[in-house]
Amino acid sequence: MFGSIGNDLPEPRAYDRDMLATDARTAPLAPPALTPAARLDCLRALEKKVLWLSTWMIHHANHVRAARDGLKVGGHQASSASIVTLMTALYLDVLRPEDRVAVKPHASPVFHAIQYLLGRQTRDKLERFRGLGGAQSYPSRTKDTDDVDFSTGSVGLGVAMTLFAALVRDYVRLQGLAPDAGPPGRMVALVGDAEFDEGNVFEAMLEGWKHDVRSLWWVIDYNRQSLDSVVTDRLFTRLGDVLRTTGFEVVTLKYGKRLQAAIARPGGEALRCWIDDCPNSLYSALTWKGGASWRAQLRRDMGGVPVIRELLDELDDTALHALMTDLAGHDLETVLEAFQAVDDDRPRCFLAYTIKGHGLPLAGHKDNHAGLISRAQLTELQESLGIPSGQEWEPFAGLGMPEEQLRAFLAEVPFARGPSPVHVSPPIPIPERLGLASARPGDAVSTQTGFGRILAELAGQDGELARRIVTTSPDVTVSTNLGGWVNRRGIFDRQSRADVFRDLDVPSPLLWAMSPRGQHFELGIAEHNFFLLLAALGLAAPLFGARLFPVGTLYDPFILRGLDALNYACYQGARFMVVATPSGISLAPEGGAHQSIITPLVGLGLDGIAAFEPAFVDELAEIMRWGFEHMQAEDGGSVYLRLSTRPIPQPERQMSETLRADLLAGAYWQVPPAPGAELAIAYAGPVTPEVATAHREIQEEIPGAGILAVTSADRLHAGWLAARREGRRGGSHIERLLTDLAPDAALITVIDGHPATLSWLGAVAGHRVHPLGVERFGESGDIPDLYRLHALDAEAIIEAAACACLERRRRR
Ligand SMILES: Cc1ncc(C[n+]2csc(CCOP(=O)(O)OP(=O)(O)O)c2C)c(N)n1
Ligand SMILES: [Mg+2]
Repeated sequence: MFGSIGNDLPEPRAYDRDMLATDARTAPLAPPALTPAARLDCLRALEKKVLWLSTWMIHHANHVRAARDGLKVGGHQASSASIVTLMTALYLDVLRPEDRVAVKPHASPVFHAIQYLLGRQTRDKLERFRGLGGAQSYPSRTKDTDDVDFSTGSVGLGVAMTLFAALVRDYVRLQGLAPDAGPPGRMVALVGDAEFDEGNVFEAMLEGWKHDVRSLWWVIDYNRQSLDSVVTDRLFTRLGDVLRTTGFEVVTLKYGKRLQAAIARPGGEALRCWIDDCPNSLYSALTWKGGASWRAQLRRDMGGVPVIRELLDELDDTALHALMTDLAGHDLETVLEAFQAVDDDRPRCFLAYTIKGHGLPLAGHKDNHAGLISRAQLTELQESLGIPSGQEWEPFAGLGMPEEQLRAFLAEVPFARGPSPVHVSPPIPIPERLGLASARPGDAVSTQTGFGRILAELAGQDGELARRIVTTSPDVTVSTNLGGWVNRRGIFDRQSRADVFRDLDVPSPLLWAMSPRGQHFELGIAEHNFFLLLAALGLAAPLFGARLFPVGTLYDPFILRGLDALNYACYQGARFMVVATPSGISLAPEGGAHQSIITPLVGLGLDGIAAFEPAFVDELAEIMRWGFEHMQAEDGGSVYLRLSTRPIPQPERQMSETLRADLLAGAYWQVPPAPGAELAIAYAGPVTPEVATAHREIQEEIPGAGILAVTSADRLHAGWLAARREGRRGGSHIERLLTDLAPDAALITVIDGHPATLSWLGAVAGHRVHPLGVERFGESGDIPDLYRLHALDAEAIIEAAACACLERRRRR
């Protein structure tokens, strides 16, 4: 029967916003025309529809749409069913246009179903759920089209993201950067209970408490199940304590109205005690088995209690099951009362008891996370909901209410009214040159120092760029050279706080004063928090209408500590500049465990971020200038600068247009090769003195050898692949550069990082590569010792060059 539905479906039709009164989204919020009772009826009907649509969407993707690759499509019917009531209440009643929401990843179908009912999602995309171009498996800011505020998928990150977004919301308002003074909007996370297993959530809670976060709601779908099984009993009594300790008001929603009424009967406390003491596993198992099992268990445990006897006599199995599973998270009235009772901006955590799979035959089963209901079960559900065959996608079919009333209700939903939540921020002009006085020719200056000087220079300037730069660092502000900027621009805090050391005349070159005008967020040492704050700052334009230029500094090795959050930030399309320093083994005695080896490969591989490793400060200044443009370009992205603490003598040169364009494309000939040269040394970053020394030494033996300075292996590689994809063979920057060499020339690649970062250069024009770099980790020493140990010194480069030339001559 069901197999034929796919063929019989009517033409895909968008149920879109045109089906609502077109002026509804921009009209000022007017008091609802429906009575409270009529509104509740509508909400109840739509709650059923949301359950149906989300279940059907997954079923359709798995059983109706033809699979082409033999793989299951998947989707989470149980996780979705668990949160239907909470999301119906929020989206269709409580939320306002200015609120921003992170939806737990596995509730994506519920989100899209609600957007569909609000006319913000098309039927076509629902039919292609989890397919290319369809509604995404997990809500995605960048891939979905129905106003996802925060992407989710890697559990825990969306939760914390709302906290940092709340800080950024208040930052832009306190700084006067928000375009209007409308209501601030709540940042809301709809959270799976197992997300609290992720440490990053707790790190965020502490940081939020320190920064006095406000208007933040975390709504926990407390179904006491994760992926594999039922979670440990009483875990959440501990969690409640932690939440309260970090400033949250915890609102527990445990019993629905029916259970509340049963408990309120004389002697009904016994029922409450039984439920409270019931182990999660037993409660779940009984939920799955249903009325007869509840009856047997209650009779066994409490058959002698008068009120229980009465209940068992009064209720048939179906009613008994409905009563025993009447948890507050599935009771619209209780949920609405709790949300509507909030009248202040303290952070709130709503701990809503729910049942995973509620309303579906999967309910309560410990293995239900990836479970799908069968075709027969779906037919049964469809019949019980009164949805005629062929009308599966119809928004109002089977609701038993006049369509006009539901339309009138939806047209009044506050969340879907008012201006579009996506703001447009005009681009900010970037000066032609940055860092004019940051390094003189001949001076030995590290790229880290150069960065500090460039920012300090900007700090002294008026203008929109400097006003909109906001810096942050996980407790390494001073050691990454942000001190000059912070001295001038101050640290952000809701309250003005004096620098006590300064007031008591304790000598220090650093000012540590805080105020709402400060432009630096000082964070504790938690790299997840750092990247999530950068993500939130980097989305300030679309979320709050205030373009910011976030610049965050950390030690390069600790990128790996926060890598999932960095990846998440990029995936969301956030725009920021990460300055990672010190890096590589060139930090030398500062520590073996702080060496970063594979971060250049991270820069090469991460989508949405352009990675650079300049050697000289004039290159850095150009890259930063370009970076600020790139951070606000429509097709732009974020920027990662891998910088070093090694002082490098600065070259005497003019920044010509060609040099600028070349270094931004990823590489330039620092020493051009003679036509047909048999060797070039391609290098990145602070190994430049060794490269220069080796080059001088081999001049006589290998005349005409070139030095290729690679400023961005990432952009060079991307440009090469793009040209091939677009059928422009030979048209990429690196291909053009390498035509200067003989076809059988050798390339010595040198980087203070994993050699694979540059060894691909040999594939561009078929040159043989001798890759030098770092493959082993963790021993401290000074630069001469470490560069010798890892074969990065001039001697190693000369050896590689000799070897390459011998090989070439032998072949000829
Ligand atoms: C970081 C991360 N690790 C693992 C997973 C795989 N995973 C998906 S859902 C899930 C359990 C989710 O349980 P919960 O948050 O309670 O959600 P619900 O019960 O509502 O489905 C896990 C482990 C993931 N998505 N992200
Ligand atoms: Mg759960």
